[in-house]
Amino acid sequence: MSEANLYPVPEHFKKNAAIDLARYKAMYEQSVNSPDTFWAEQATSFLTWQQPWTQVTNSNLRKGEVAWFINGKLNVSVNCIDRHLPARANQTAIIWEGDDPAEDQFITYQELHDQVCRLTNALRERGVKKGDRVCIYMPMIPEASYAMLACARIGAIHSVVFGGFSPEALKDRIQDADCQVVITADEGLRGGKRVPLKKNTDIALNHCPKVHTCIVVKRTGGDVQWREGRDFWYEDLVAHQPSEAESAIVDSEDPLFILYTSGSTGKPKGVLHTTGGYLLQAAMTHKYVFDYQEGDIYWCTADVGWVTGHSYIVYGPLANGATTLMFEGVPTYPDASRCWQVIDKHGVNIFYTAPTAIRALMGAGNDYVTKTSRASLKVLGSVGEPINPEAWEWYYRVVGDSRCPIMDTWWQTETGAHMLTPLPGAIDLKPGSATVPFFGVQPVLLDADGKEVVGAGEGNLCIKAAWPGQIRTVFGDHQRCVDTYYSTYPGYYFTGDGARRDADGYYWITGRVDDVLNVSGHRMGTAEVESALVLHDKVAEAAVVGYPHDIKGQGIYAYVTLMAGEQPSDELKKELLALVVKEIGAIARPDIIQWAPGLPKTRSGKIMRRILRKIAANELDSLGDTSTLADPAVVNELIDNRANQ
Ligand code: 6R9
Repeated sequence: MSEANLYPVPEHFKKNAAIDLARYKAMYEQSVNSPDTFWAEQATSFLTWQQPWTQVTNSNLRKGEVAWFINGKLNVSVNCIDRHLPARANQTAIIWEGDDPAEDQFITYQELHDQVCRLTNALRERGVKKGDRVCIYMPMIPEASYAMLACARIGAIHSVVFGGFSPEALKDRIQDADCQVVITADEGLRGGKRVPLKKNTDIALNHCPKVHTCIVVKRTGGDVQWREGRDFWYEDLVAHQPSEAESAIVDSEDPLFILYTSGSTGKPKGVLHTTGGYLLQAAMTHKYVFDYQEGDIYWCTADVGWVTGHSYIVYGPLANGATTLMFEGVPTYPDASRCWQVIDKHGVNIFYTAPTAIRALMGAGNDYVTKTSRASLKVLGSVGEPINPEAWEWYYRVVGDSRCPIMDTWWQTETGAHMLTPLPGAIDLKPGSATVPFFGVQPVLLDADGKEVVGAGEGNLCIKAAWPGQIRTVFGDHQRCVDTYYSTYPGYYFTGDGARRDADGYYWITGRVDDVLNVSGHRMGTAEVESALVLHDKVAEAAVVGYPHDIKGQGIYAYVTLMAGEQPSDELKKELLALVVKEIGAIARPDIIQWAPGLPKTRSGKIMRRILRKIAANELDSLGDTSTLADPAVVNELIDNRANQ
């Protein structure tokens, strides 16, 4: 271990954190050697059950079957709200910080209860029952969490769709989950710009005849179109509702939500999470990983449209009775000081963000940071992609004043909660490493033959035993779940990431080993972008790869082959970019389009992405063997073209 790059646990954390190294080791050991005892204890201490489980787990990774706390009954909204009321009715549950720094709101647990109950009643009045799917397409406003919790109260399954997705992408998700109710807003507000959510919803709903109810929160008061009988103002529906609503009795294995995420092939998959195991792991990790203590103000900058927003803005913190900050805006508006000003304004103790934001703010210069105090901070977090050591050091020294340990948390939509992560009082840090497994998590590295790598080494990151927050199925397509996660290495969950384990047993994620990009921490399937590009009638073929990008981590590089007789032009480039934005959303817009007269293919017709990645990254010295290509000359053509970019 190189001492220069080791950041030992600060003394005061060693003494005061809930978990020190000895306790981490003891708990980890118990969690893997006696999982039933361990998880039963945790489930009792973190959650309130209406009926106890009869079996802790019944899981079989070979078959892709996972179940936890069998026959246990609980309600997520009761766990996140009602049970806190005796002690915390007047404590702030949600601090809402608007896009405009002059706007904020403090919602107590009592108010949260009343709001969620009103909406629960309104949804029930519109026919929503246990098991129904409700689509939530919202900006970052408190109503987004009311909507999630109201679904949970009913036992309905929410499917939150990120507000940056296009009408087309929204339509696909509404149809796939067979949602009959959509909750949205007139417009969102981000960085001073309006996002036409209702307009997008209208376009999507033109193709979703089964949606009978569209509930619209008035956020900006902007103009919207209205379809009588289908569209309802949120305010009108909830105004007359009582502030009490019965909570459904939900089985531990009843679904809580569907969240779409990108894979290496085809359309995004509806990852399905259930109730007991998911909530337990979200709550536990929120407490232990951030050393959350009573009274802490906690801020996760994610959007509720991503899993990080689900587990670490809404469910984890609220299950723990915490005060969670919800931010409507962007880190650079009105300027690059915004995050640090919000930290000072609300006395934030725990701050959790993504490397892409850290790199962008680092690029803006230290003055934006150092002119603020940030004295309230005690723990920092990072999530979404590997954090480069330079950004880590800056985050540590400049943002955290060399005082706050950084929790680099590796996990996925499918894992539900943190899997590899330090704990502030227990684990020494190495910049760029997500360090060690959380309780109950058994990571392994598998080599090309599917053998477990022993000791230090590199391989495909897999998990060899089920954990409570694990994906249960892909909505409507269990076979796809089995094929994606359990068939590559029978008996293991395959993460899609590569990783290295060093001599101290620390894990270093090396990135995706499949055709999934990670652009600004957002997952994107190359196949999705390619499908959008080939919709253009002048395009014959497209191949999309990632390339290193200073701020985004990865940028999107698209090679496009035109139909015979078509000519490349800037105009056509613009059309193609617009097409991708229309089909998926602005987050999928390629950074570079290169015209490719031909693509490097094997004789069997497979595109050699390895070569395209090298050209995109400008790593021309290490192209590797090109002799097996059907037409090796194509490569030189692409390289020459690249130089002309
Ligand atoms: C939570 C979330 C999952 C993919 C994952 C990996 C990458 C996430 C990371 C990280 C290195 C970290 N990833 N956290 N890579 N270090 N701390 O981001 O979920 O959107 O499903 O993305 O993100 O590649 O496989 P999701």
